[in-house]
Amino acid sequence: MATSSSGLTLYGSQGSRSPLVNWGASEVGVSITMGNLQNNPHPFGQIPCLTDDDDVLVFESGAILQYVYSKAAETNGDSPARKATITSWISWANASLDPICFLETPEGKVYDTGLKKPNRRIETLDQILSKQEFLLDDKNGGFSLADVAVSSYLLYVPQFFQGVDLSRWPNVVRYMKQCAERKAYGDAFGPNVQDMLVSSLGGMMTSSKGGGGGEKDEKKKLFGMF
Ligand SMILES: N[C@@H](CCC(=O)N[C@@H](CS)C(=O)NCC(=O)O)C(=O)O
Repeated sequence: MATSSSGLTLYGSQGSRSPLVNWGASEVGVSITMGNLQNNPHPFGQIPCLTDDDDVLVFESGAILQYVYSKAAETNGDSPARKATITSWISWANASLDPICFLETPEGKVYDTGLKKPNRRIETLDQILSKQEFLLDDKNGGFSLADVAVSSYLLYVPQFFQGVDLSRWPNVVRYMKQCAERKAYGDAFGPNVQDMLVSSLGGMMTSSKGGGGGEKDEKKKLFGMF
């Protein structure tokens, strides 16, 4: 895919939502430079935050991903229908999936994940993924930034809540593993995170009870900003 020329600067760090932007940008061939966090211009002081040259400031990971997508879409000729589907999934990840994956206090402190219990939205996602490999089917181009947005959030759950059993959604687990195995995912999130995820999700796929792989990785606790 063509690389767009831009002056995109990302303010972020590992263990936060910002690597999902690096992952997405890498998948669509948009280059990003990391900025000095001391100069982070996010109005609430959070990460991620993105600037483009001197005149564009974008915050909220989903808005940033959509902005990155717009830079790529300038060169990749995506149809209006494909753009609409991808941006819908990016919004869904932020507006609907994030609050399922991360249960927060009113002050924004994450205290648990909603994926420990049955969930009808994730059940529907599982049904969608039982029929196709990725959120856009092969006819519509397969893997896309829709998958970056959705799988990033899902993949944060076994990173931050080790031992959580996701095997009640086998197609979601298969999908998460496939996304985590992508080279650009490892480049953005780091090989340790990638290896831990691939191993624990593989365990969930093969364990007769389901979810055993996550428990094995309990000791490898990762820390982040959530
Ligand atoms: N909905 C926001 C959430 C941003 C957010 O909570 N970022 C965390 C790191 S992942 C953060 O900056 N936490 C520190 C704080 O809120 O002060 C997004 O998707 O960008």
